[in-house]
Amino acid sequence: MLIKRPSDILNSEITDRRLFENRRAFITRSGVGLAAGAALWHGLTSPARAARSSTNTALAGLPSALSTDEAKTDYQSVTTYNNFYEFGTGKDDPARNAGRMAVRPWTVSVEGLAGKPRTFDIDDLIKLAPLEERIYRMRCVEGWSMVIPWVGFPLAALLKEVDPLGSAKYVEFLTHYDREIMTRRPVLDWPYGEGLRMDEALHPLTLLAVGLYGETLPNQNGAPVRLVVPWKYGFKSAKSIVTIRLTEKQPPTAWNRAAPQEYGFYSNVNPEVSHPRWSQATERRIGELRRRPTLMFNGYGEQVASLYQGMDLRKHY
Ligand SMILES: Nc1nc2c(c(=O)[nH]1)N[C@H]1C(S)=C(S)[C@@H](COP(=O)(O)O)O[C@H]1N2
Ligand SMILES: [Mo]
Repeated sequence: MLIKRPSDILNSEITDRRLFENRRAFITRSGVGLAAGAALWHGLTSPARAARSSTNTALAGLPSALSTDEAKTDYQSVTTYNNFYEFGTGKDDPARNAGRMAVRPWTVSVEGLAGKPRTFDIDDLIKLAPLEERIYRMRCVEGWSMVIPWVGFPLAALLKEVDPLGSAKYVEFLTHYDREIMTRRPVLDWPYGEGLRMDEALHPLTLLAVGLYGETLPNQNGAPVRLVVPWKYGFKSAKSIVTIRLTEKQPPTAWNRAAPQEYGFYSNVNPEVSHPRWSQATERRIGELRRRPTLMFNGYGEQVASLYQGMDLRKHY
């Protein structure tokens, strides 16, 4: 599988992905079965790996000026160290279990306070705006971080299509829930719900991601479409979205409902506001041993701090 890419991308930017492709090419050439080959390389025998390779297809994005130039987290970690509680709470559960989810056919209903509410077929939604590659720092509230090359387009482009009414102050996201293939344990109140204030939703950094590393999203990363909000803790970035609703009131969110004293609505990355059970001052970048200091707004303060001017961020955590 070849990745189409503009010739102006630096070689260093695609190195780890190309290494991964070369391994696959080697495995194919040498006649080792893909699943067995992957297991040889990675030292594990996960059926999710074979499923991933046969379902993901190339999906290129134009390089974005909003990308970080920090080293990307390796593809293997991005796709096997996940939080997607519908498929289990272990970090490797989503990679093993999310292959059960059918991501076609798939529709996303954009409803609520909109002049032109509409249900989008995912294949139309993907073509709504030029796809970009956005390399973002991602910070999980648990204290680890990654750098992920997403493929997607600004959520604002989708919202523009439905003509939000003046009364629409918030955007609610609801994700796919199917008790036949997902956990029935009431870890959270399913379906997983998230929300953004309208100005956050319209911010150019806020992405609807449909791919990563130049391919369609692996199921465990939230196929076929997920939110990516890089200045907020990872749980705001809802996976496998089916409903986007424009509302007047602040919508309920899954983690806030589960533990309101621990997870607020805003959930901006903030090294100065500790989680009640641990500090948020430092983080471990996956693939590194040292801990590094966590940056205010995950390092995106220059772009987003103005959204919160005058707000007490200790109160609005
Ligand atoms: N539907 C759904 N979306 C979700 C989650 C989840 O459990 N279910 N976990 C969140 C959390 S806590 C994180 S850190 C990110 C992880 O995204 P990644 O696995 O693609 O890195 O997804 C977020 N989106
Ligand atoms: Mo997270």
